[in-house]
Amino acid sequence: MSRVVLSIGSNLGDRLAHLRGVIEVLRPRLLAVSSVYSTPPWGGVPQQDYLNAVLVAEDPELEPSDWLRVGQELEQAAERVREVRWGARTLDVDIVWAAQRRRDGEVPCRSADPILTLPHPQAHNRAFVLVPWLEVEPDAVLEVSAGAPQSLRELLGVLDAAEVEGVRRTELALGWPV
Ligand code: A4P
Ligand code: MG
Repeated sequence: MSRVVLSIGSNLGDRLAHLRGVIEVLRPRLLAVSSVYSTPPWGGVPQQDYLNAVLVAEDPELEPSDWLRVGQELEQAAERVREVRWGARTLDVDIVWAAQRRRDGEVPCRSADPILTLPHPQAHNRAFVLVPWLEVEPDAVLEVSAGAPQSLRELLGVLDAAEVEGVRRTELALGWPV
């Protein structure tokens, strides 16, 4: 059994429809869904703004590697074409954070495997991840490079203020919970 924090983003085609498609597929497993945010492109590749959101999901059957597969299937369903690293895409699904649920509590996953790196190696650098995540899990903490856990607010505090302010909450609806 695992619980995951997923970042979803789109900046090509019908961006909102791509994000809503993820909600439709994951609906039975969703615990929380952030607002939709309009975000400037991160990573230096000139491209149009993204719509981003963060989801918290849980499934008794899925391991973290299964969530990666689910995310990639969703990307393929959105007819995503892999071209430029950090470039435009119809849908990006990243596993930001994952934990195994045990009877005695929850154990965060750590992995340096390039196939599935956990926590996501760029999560702490990305206001488009931290701002929506903070909305749905205000008490969440993230370990950066095996360091001490830091609150999302602390991590946002060291990012460029203009980048954080560029992440703007919209009134767009993802259709969750209804
Ligand atoms: N991979 C390893 N760890 C993970 C993980 N935790 N979650 C591997 C998801 N995938 C993970 O990803 C490359 C490989 O990373 C996968 O094969 C997977 O096994 P990809 O999605 O195929 O390639 P990519 O997306 O072009 O590169 P990358 O480095 O994953 O980019 P990101 O990190 O996905 O960033 N700006 C804004 N505002 N909003 C965005 O959503 N997204 C990106 C993409 C760039 N800029 C953005 C946004
Ligand atoms: Mg990705």
